[in-house]
Amino acid sequence: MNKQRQKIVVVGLGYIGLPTASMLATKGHQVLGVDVNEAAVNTINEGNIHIVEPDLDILVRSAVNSGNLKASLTPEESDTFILAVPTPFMAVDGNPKAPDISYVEAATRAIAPFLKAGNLIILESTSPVGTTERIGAIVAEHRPDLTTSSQPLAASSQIFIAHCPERVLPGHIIRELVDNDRIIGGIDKASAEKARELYKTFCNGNIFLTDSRTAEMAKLVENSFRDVNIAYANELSIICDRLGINVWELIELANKHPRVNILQPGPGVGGHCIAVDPWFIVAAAPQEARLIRAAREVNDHKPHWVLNRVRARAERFKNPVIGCLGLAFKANIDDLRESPAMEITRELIASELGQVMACEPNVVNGFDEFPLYDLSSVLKEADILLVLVDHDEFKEIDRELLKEKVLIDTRGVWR
Ligand code: SAJ
Repeated sequence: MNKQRQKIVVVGLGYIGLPTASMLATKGHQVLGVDVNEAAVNTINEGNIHIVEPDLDILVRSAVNSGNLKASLTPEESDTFILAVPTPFMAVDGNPKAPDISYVEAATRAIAPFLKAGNLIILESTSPVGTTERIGAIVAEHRPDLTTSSQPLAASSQIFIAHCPERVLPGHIIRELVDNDRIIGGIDKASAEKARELYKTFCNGNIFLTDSRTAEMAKLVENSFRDVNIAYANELSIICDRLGINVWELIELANKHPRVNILQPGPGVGGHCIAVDPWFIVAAAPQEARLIRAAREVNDHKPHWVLNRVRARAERFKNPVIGCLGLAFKANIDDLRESPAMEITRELIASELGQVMACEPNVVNGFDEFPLYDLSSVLKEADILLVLVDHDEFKEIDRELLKEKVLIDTRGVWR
């Protein structure tokens, strides 16, 4: 039995909330997962999962079977509340990419009636600078009987608030949840320290404490760093195409230098994180964030460049069958959010350039936007094969089956 066993409410049972809730439950905490999606709540209570992530099914089943994880549509009283809800962007005053923290605000309002003195609220969602303080303001508005300051006089009515940005990589969430270092930023020192006690119960990585604004910015900066580096690779791929150089070989060779580590080009940058978070920095400092904005623009342009390549290669056919291999935003997952592969496939269908046969081995049901085909029929029928995602299934394709076909490999799987 865990000595610091707590009652924990986790709001948002998606790619971050569900693994975190399950991990805490398997460490002996009593966890209530809350989500607005009734189907997801029922699926989890049966010990199953509604998303694809390696080993998550085993973790959730063991958490539910232990009796420590339950899912519900509504929160209840607890020691700690963890918010893991989406933070997308929205159009505001001419800025199409302004941060939307309305889900964080709604989640805070939903837990407000259940808060008690001594409770801890942890924001895990990637958030624009100032969001953790905004949680404090909403609590103050809805619960004037509680205080968020750490003044000794307020001790009997105090609640604690911290930001602990999630840093796990989809596809490796379970391992990274345990092994990654964490940053915890409190609205005060006591909040950060209280959050550290909880994370210590399942996190083997180092835990670094700071203030909430620095923690918020650290998360944005990490994803922006990756975006800038992917933009460099994507720009190189376009330059190399013009110069007739194999970009994959070029990068492999350049990376032999001890201080060079170029990332891989692709059809663009997808997912809810890297394609979104840099815009939160741009929205906060539009004049200053020049390189960060340019990287976003380079990466957002890449799908259009790929489409132009397909158009050029399709010219010699009358009504080509175009096989789109992969729709997810990256390898071996089912996540279609902000996926450049989806954007390209949708455009190809709309363009009526030929007949599009899309294949996504990880999306099994619930997808009805356009028909999906199994890999063997796509390999049989397609005149043009367009690799959009480096799923393992595509790497293993017998090269004999690719002969006679026009190949456009945006991921270098058949380099
Ligand atoms: N990509 C490339 N080339 C590369 C690497 C990635 O084109 O060399 C593309 C991928 O195909 C994908 C996109 O970039 O479309 C993002 O994929 P990713 O694997 O780089 O990152 P995410 O979005 O799955 O997860 C990121 C991670 N952040 C960093 O690595 C700095 C993860 O640690 C974060 O927790 C996550 O964002 C998040 O939730 O913010």
